[in-house]
Amino acid sequence: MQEVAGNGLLDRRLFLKTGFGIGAATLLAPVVMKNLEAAPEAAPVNTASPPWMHTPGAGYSTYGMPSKFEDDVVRFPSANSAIPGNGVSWTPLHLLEGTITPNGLHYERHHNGVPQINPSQHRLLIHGLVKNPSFFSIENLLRYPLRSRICFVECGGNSNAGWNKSPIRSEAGYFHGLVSCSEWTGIPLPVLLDEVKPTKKAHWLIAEGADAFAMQMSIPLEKAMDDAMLALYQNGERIRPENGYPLRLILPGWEGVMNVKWLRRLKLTDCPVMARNETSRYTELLPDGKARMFTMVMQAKSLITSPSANMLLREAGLYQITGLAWSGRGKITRVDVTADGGNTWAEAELQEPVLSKSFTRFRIPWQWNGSPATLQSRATDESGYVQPQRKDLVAERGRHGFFHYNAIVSWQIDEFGSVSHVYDKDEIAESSDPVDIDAGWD
Ligand SMILES: Nc1nc2c(c(=O)[nH]1)N[C@H]1C(S)=C(S)[C@@H](COP(=O)(O)O)O[C@H]1N2
Ligand SMILES: [Mo]
Repeated sequence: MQEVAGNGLLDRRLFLKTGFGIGAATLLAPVVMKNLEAAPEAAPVNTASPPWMHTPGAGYSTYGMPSKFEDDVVRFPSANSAIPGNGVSWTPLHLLEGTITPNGLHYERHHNGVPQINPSQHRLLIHGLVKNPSFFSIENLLRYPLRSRICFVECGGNSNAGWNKSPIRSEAGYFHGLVSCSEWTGIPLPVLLDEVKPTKKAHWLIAEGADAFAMQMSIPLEKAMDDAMLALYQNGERIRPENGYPLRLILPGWEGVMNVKWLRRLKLTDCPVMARNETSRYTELLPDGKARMFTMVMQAKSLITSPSANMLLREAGLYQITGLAWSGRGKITRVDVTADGGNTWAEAELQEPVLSKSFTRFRIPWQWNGSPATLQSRATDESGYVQPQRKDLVAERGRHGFFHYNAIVSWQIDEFGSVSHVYDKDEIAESSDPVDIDAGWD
């Protein structure tokens, strides 16, 4: 097996071949350290039938749940905030596979809790600079021809612990998991805008949620007419209350905060409303003294989910490095992986389907020789944008960053096989003006 880059990275096509002895016998998998005690001993070969073959199994259920042996695959909720219902819960990206996030594990971000909305009492009002202001009931909306699309939703504050002066110790998902990917089904927003007929002066939509926060965000009309959607379904079932039941705005590739949940109102205006989340938050001072605002698009990002922080490689040998890449500008065109901290890189395999503004799964085989290694992944998207090194991101954005952290992530494997999150030495030097992110989820 020929190395294609330093420190044991192998050709991505290795896993696509058959008959080369790449099977369970040769391939190793890291274990989550927390589960080490529960990790199975090499089970003795048992020719007798297992106990669950001796009596009939459980009966039917109205709504299926995961196996009880998977009860560690859960979201990680933030500590209680002084503001009721303000906080987040992270998706366990490091414990999931494929590209679709199960509904019960979609990350959550609420400013004031989850409203329990009775759909028969919910209305969407579209008004303002329009010729035909209209109310729509959920029943009405469900009669429109529906469309589905897969896309990620990512909080602009995702991964913000990356701005900290020292690396956070959390598992990959509990650091980067304010992003999830679902198939959303609903009505393309241009269909309804066509009915209400915006006037020539209309350039923005103010979207308002029916939660106790009465969240408001300004959406450029251009985006609304491009690929915005009023979603009613999430992965085939009605949207979960946490994610906006019964109606949410989906703006593919744009920061989570603009994807207003529990949507009750769209007001067409000539200018943005300058709400809290586009002024006091989501406005960031740059090193040159200017501030950036309306940073809507989520830039390309990637992350190795296995092996990742707080996992253990129990022995040297052949491993499958895998992770996720996504970009708010379109498709991921390439993911490169390094096993020697960035000295040499090899191109990973992108698993089909590679969809625009969606999670893309990448994989590459790696022969770990048992000595220390640093793994990183670097995404490139179809606009040509390349995911930045942490030191370059810090240099560009300064030390007042809170949002849009998308730097390359480093996982270091020590000689015992334990994996931890690290910064490069020159990154630490760049961070000498320490800023630590405290609780604040925007
Ligand atoms: N009405 C309303 N919409 C909202 C929010 C909210 O608190 N209220 N939070 C926003 C933020 S900051 C994010 S990141 C996403 C989170 O969506 P999710 O909880 O479905 O993951 O919803 C956005 N839409
Ligand atoms: Mo967010």
